[in-house]
Formats: sequence, C-alpha cells, structure tokens
Amino acid sequence: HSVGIVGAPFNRGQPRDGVESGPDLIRAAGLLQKLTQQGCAVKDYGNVTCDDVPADEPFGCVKNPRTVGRANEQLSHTVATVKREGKTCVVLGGDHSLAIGSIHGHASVQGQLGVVWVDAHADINTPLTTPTGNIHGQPMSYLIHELHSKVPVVPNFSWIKPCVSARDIVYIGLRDVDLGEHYILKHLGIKMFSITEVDRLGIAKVMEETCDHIFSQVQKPVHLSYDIDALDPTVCPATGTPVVGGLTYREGVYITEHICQTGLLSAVDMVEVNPKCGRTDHEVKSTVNAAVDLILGCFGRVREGSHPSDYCIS
Ligand code: DIR
Ligand code: MN
Ligand code: MN
Ligand code: MN
Repeated sequence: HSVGIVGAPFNRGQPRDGVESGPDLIRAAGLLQKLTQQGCAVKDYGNVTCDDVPADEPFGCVKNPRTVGRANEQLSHTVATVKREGKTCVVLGGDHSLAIGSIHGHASVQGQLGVVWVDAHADINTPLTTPTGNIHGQPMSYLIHELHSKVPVVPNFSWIKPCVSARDIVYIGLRDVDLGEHYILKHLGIKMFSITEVDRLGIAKVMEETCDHIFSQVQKPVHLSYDIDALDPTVCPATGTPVVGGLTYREGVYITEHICQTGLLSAVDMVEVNPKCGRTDHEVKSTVNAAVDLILGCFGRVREGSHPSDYCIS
C-alpha cells in the first residue's frame, strides 16, 4: 500500500478543546513507523491548519461556519493532491466536520465513491435540523445529492458540490440519532446497521452486507469515515460525545480488516480522539492505541500474524 497521511486538527465543528491534538497524538503513537513496518510506503503531508476566522458569527444556529468552511476547503485541496499522487489517503482528526473536505476532495479526483460511516452518530443533520449547531453533527448533509435542496448555503460553504449518492452510503454502529436525522435516513432509504443490527447479525454478516450494498451496481473506491466514538467508551473513552453500548475493539478492527480485503479502500478518516476528554493517561492511551490499530487494520495488518513471502527459517 502507498499511504498519504494528512493531519486535520479541526476543533471548531464542536465545543470541546483537545480534539485538535488528535493528529499529533496518533503520529506520536508510532502510526507511520508501524505502517512502514507492515510494508506500506508512507508519506506525511503534514497538518492542514484551521485558523479562526474573526467575527465568525453563527449562521442561524450553525456555529463557527466560516472557520469550518474555510478549513475544509483547504483540506479538500490537500486530499485531492494525495489522491492525484495515487495514494490511499488517511486523514487524522480533529472533529468529524473534516469529512466535508475529506470526502469532497476524494470525490473530486475519484468520482463516484462508496462511503462507509462508522459512528455512534449519523452526522447528517442539516443546518435547519441540527439541535446543537455543531457542524461535526452535519457533514453528510452537505455532501449528499438528494439533500441539496434542503441545505441552505452557509457562509464559506459555497465551494461545496454535493458528491455522494444516498444509495452509496452505509452506516455502522449508530445508537444516538436525532429525530431529524432519523427522518432523513428513512426518507432517503440510506442503508444502516445500527448497533442493534450488529447485535442481531454479528459483525461478519454486517460487513458482507455492507460490501454487497456498496458494490451492488459497480465497483467503486471506498471512503471509510471512522469516528472513534463508534467503539464502546470502555475502550475509547477519550472522545467528546461518548455513547454507552458501542462496538467492541474486535468488532471495530474487523470492520477495517474486511474493508481492506476488498482492495478498494481509497481514503480513511480517523476522527474525534480528544485527550482532554480522557480522565486518566490510561484512558487517553487506550483511545489513541485503538485509533492506530484501526488504521493498521485498513492497510493489511491481520491478527493471525503474517510473514514475508520470501521468509525462510533455515
Ligand atoms: C448530535 C451529536 N447528533 C449533533 N453529534 C455528534 O450535534 O448533531 N457527536 N456527531 O459526536
Ligand atoms: Mn478552492
Ligand atoms: Mn460520533
Ligand atoms: Mn462523527
């Protein structure tokens, strides 16, 4: 695998400080070395900064619109560069508002994508349905063709062109969905495996059906957008909006192994690691290590172990 790493220390899509440290913490946990050790060619593109736009007044109840819009426009360009250079793009967050720029930039180069969204939350509120005003709860609404007429143009968002079809999205792990979001998911017929379906079917069946759905018409590049709060807070407590009853570590890693196996993984977001939300050093480490392991699973790490094809014991 040829991998491009982009840090996106965005924190204005939600109210908590600390999430901007995610990219550097995940790097410090040895991500690049570990990817290299498992045979990847890795290039670090550094961080896309998220400078505050002065006098960034709310748009309706949407908070920090100009800052989040501008940062995502930059991120979109950087992700497009990584994709043009032929690499699988890994975007390290930062809050989940970064999916706007990440998916937009990815689609600008690759065209039609399949999006696998692993999260406790659906992040599909529009600027009109959002109960919080936080843009990290809204990124999908700006990207979906079928919602275009329902989404007003937010300041610094006019560069965004919807680029994902509702039928090309699969959600996994949902367990905290707002009513407006639930209406949208059902109204657009978006495929979702809530945590209840993970309980009912098991993660192996969920992943089989996820890929059946995404590749039902044509093979297409996959964008995996992974919110660390999809995992249970006992494993990943250092995140801004933990929700009890989440995916196990094993289910979380299985998702990445299965997507890797398709050979079509084209970009990954790993978001919402927030060290300031961990109560102890151990809680922060557990969360960061899980984020690293999920990314390693995306690039061929298998838990049974492996050896090079020219390996010899004598
Ligand atoms: C809630 C919480 N649905 C919102 N969302 C997220 O603010 O729209 N929390 N993404 O992580
Ligand atoms: Mn531009
Ligand atoms: Mn979430
Ligand atoms: Mn999210």
